[in-house]
Amino acid sequence: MDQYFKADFFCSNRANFKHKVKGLSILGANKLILKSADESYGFVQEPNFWYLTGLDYAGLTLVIDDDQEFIILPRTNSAIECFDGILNKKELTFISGISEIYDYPKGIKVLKDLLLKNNQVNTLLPLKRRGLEFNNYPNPNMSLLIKQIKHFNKNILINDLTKVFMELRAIKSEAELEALNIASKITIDAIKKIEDLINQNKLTTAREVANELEYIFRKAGSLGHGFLPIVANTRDATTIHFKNLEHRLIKNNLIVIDVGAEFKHYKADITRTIAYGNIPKRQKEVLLAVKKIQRAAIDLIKPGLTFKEIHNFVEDLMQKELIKLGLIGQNNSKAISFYFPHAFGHSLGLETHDLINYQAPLEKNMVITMEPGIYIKEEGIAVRIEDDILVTKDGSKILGTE
Ligand SMILES: [Mn+2]
Repeated sequence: MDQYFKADFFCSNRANFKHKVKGLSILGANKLILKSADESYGFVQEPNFWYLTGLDYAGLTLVIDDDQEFIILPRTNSAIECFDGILNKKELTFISGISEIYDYPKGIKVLKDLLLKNNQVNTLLPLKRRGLEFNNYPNPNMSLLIKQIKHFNKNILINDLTKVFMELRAIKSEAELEALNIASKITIDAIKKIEDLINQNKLTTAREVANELEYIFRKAGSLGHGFLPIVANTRDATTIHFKNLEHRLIKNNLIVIDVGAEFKHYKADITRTIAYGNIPKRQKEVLLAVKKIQRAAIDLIKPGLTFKEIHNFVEDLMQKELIKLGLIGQNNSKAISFYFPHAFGHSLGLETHDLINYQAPLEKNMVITMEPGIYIKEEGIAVRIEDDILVTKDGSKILGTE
């Protein structure tokens, strides 16, 4: 079995979890979501569930109590077993290091007894970030689990574990850092190859670029794109998350390529703005300005700084460059966000926008992105440059570059 993260990684994650959380905790694996009448979308595990178990199966439940831990298998029947097979308990134990794996009926009985004995339980509340207002529905696993908990004990108090996972997952272990470094390296190398192919006119649409990147990622051992790729140029690229790939690339312009290979569940997030053909002087100036800001901002990163402090620093640099480019006047700090309307970066890991407390100062072994950008809608020019940065003991290191 190809297992990059071994059971000791998940055992150690659970030990760290138990160090922070006392009492009964229950976590649900994601559910499968239907794509059509009898087919599901490709399965993606709930990241916190994976972090504690390493298991990539739908419908499992993890129960952790002060003196026991076990997995409950999903409900099954002869038709499911006939078409989809039976989960191998030995394999689940080998991957996760959890020895007790209960079939659904027994597991639910044990869980019910535990819920009746406890007056509070820890679990994850459904995701709120980028929810319905962005037309996104969270996976139903969390709300269904809470419904089940309340069904067994309607008076039980439910504590949210989000903050706990924020603390645990923000600091990366050696194995996680290695995976992130490989993911970043695969991505950086692939974009370099793509730049040549584009300029040899071998790739002429955004879709072809995204497909070729996926092919190169996969040949390098990656699962593919860790998030929907962004390949956009001219005015399209001024939309920060321009996801439409059905367009021809327009020569003698910059192209923004914002992609990330996923390697063993860990996601890179790299943006390069490349020249397709001969770009006008103005585009070169904007490209150089962003490069300069990004380099200076990376040099600043070190433990102890907060995201806010770094953001202020990036805005100061941005202001100077926007003035030089003739886009804003002196003392016009409000207009900075017109040309640079997003954060300088975010935490990176199991998720592209990983869990972290954005108020807390940076610590050693956090991984964040640095991605300043300038978007000039009226001129149809967009530049963003992004690297994945490891916070070291006294500074930072760009991942994937050696
Ligand atoms: Mn990013």
